[in-house]
Amino acid sequence: MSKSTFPDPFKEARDSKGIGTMNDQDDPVKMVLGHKDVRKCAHNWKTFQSGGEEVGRIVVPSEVHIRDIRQIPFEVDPPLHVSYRALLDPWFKRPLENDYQIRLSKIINEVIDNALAKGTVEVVGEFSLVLQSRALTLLLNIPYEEANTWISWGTHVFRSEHTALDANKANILYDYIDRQIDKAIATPAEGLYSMLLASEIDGKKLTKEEVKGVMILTFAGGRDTVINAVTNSVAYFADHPESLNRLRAEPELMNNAIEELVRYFSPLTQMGRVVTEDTEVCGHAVKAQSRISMCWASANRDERVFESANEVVIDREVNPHVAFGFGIHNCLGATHARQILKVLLTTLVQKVGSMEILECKENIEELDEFKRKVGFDSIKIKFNKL
Ligand code: EMZ
Repeated sequence: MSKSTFPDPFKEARDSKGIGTMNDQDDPVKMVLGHKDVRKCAHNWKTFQSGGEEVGRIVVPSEVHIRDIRQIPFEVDPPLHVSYRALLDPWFKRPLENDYQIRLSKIINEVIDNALAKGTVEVVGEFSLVLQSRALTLLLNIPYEEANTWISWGTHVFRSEHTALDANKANILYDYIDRQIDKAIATPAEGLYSMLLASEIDGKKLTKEEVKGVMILTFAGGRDTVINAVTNSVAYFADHPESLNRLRAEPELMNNAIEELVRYFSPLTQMGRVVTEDTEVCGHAVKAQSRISMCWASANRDERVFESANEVVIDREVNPHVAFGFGIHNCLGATHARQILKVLLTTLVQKVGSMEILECKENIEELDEFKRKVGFDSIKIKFNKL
């Protein structure tokens, strides 16, 4: 198996029962595995709720013990959810603007030039984390130097090397955001904090707590997910020089390639919901107040929907993947993430002749009956100039 292969651990359970189970901190989760069932559950936000009372419970592993601030709009349901999205969507669509893309391209070129100059880099820490952090300054519209602080936090804001959920680490982020909100109140600027503080929802100014909820999501939701997407894509092209050459020859395949890599890697394995009434999912009874999750990673390998589901088909044409979720809660950061991958691939194609994986340590998620490779803890890659 090549180093950039990401196996599908869900196949057998998906084919035989359509469902998996996970005992997450004594709050079990029924994982929905098939593409059709996943979409059905995501669509039904009334029965499968995001905005329940217990903040952090829809995340798997559950974050109820490490935070009491509601992430917005992720942990809110309609009708309020609609108002939050209407406020946030235009801001999070800015990556489509030309000026944004020019600045993003400058950031990514710098990271790639640095890798080429050094020759060999540890991609997670020296490449993807740096790239993700610097790109986030664009999304927030704040000074570039701020990225240095975030880089010093490491790849995950809630996890540390030995603890899946690290409350002390989470507090670093919460305190940081509090300070930034206070700064933006004292001196309004052009950034996301100030935009939010000046905004109203249904005729009322956003509270500090609401602004904090949006900011925590912006930091947490797009961190290890983007880092894994970037790292895994680089690893894939290192292992598959023929694909890098194909994109060089046929740049019109860029968007197909991006969607396909996102499908294949599915950086976010699953997302939970709280069940509001006794019901059933794919023939299995589920009780009110219990949890289900929609396993995007499994749905994205469903052979009933994707031919050659376990291969990266760089020119795949029809690709209804759910890597960015599905339905009203679809990923707010998807435009930014897609733009990062687009500029990354474009720049690799322009500057990098080939890459070589020297050594790596896989990052395996433990999901009780399933073990899923989601990325790398570290991966050393040699970059060769075109
Ligand atoms: C939450 C989640 C959002 C959660 C779209 O995903 O991402 C996870 O990485 C965070 O831990 O808090 O933001």
